[in-house]
Amino acid sequence: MSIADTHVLRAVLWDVDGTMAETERDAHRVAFNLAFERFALPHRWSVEHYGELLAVAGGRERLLHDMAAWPDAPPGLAEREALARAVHTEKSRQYVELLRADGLPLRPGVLALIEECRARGVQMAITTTTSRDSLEALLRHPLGARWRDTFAAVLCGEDVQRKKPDPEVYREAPARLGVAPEACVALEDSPAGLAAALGARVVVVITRSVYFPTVEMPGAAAVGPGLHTRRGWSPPLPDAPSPTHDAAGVGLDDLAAWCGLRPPR
Ligand code: XBP
Ligand code: MG
Repeated sequence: MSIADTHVLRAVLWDVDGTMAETERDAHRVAFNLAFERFALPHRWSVEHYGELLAVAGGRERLLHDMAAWPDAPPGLAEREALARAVHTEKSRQYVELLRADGLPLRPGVLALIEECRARGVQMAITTTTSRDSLEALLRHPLGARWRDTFAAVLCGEDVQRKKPDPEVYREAPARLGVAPEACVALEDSPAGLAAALGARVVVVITRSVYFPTVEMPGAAAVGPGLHTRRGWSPPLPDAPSPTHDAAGVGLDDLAAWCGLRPPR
């Protein structure tokens, strides 16, 4: 890897839930509640309680964590883990069904940036905690059945030993792409995702999501409302639209500038 390579933006690493699409409140949470119903469990996760539970990455791990407060949870850890695994499998099935019926749109600005990466030869990877089946169900609608061709690497919850905030997924993605971590930018929405990327020496741009609208994101190169607008970012973007990108949105040149990298040619 030449030194010059590490000074040019070479790859965009995409978080999924909350970043590519607003999946948590109206899809993952709803799927968990449908699974609780299917298992005749008297629990339902409110929008607020689920937001608190998002401090735990990984749906199965989140469920196991909440079970510790359930008076009716199985007493033994092995039984509890077995129940969490069974309910999470049902949850994932429900989530796939929910998305198969209606699909969920990508957040505004996401597709335009994906297209710009494609047009300018910037590699992309997925770096998500969600499961492979859930990812497939989400992306096949907006990106088509061959959505995987868009990404040079796809890393899901099954592909790591330790989920975010552990940096494992953000160490693995640049390695899979053959790109220095310093030449990548991670697009994230959560404190766990921020910590994971920073832990792997990957620069992070935060697009605020429904569940993390105001939380501090120390160490992020930039924080803003979403890729669809050039307004409301810190550091601010020049009003003049990037010449190579949809006038209203955040483009590769903006990401490169925030990361202190040269834009791709
Ligand atoms: C967010 C997560 C995932 C989802 C639920 O993933 O922590 O666990 O909340 O999906 P991301 P699963 O890293 O994309 O923000 O139930 O499949 O884990
Ligand atoms: Mg996320």
